[in-house]
Amino acid sequence: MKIGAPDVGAHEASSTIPPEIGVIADQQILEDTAISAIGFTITDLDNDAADLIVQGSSSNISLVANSNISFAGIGADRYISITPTVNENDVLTITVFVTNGSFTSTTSFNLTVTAVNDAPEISTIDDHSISEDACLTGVNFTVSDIESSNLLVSA
Ligand SMILES: [Ca+2]
Ligand SMILES: [Ca+2]
Ligand SMILES: [Ca+2]
Repeated sequence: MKIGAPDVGAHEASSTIPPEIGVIADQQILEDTAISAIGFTITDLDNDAADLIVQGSSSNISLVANSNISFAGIGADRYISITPTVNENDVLTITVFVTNGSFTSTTSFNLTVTAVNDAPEISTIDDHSISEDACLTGVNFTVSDIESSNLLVSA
């Protein structure tokens, strides 16, 4: 029961106090992995928690687009999932907003996406045939590495 306040309907925009959102611990993941369903709680003294709306915002949208922050759960127990951009890494801040229609509260946490050294790539090389004792020259292929242009090629 609510004390000292009228029992207003959950859908009425009559909040007099902001909702509250629990702390979310800082997170650390490797490049090309995702955060799945980190739990947090939301409460509101004069609204049903099921009517609260949560949203997320990234401090670095090239590393984590806002559209790659998603929420699940109902009522007081909510979950956030985050998928960083492929091959991007850095530290950023994720801010989670909870609103009851009248007031908004926020909590923030740091997400560290640790760099992973990706394997270099080499293009396919076509089959070639030459006469005995002849020398094969000018066979083209390409090598690449997403982090480096200094690649050692050997055969
Ligand atoms: Ca990668
Ligand atoms: Ca990488
Ligand atoms: Ca590499």
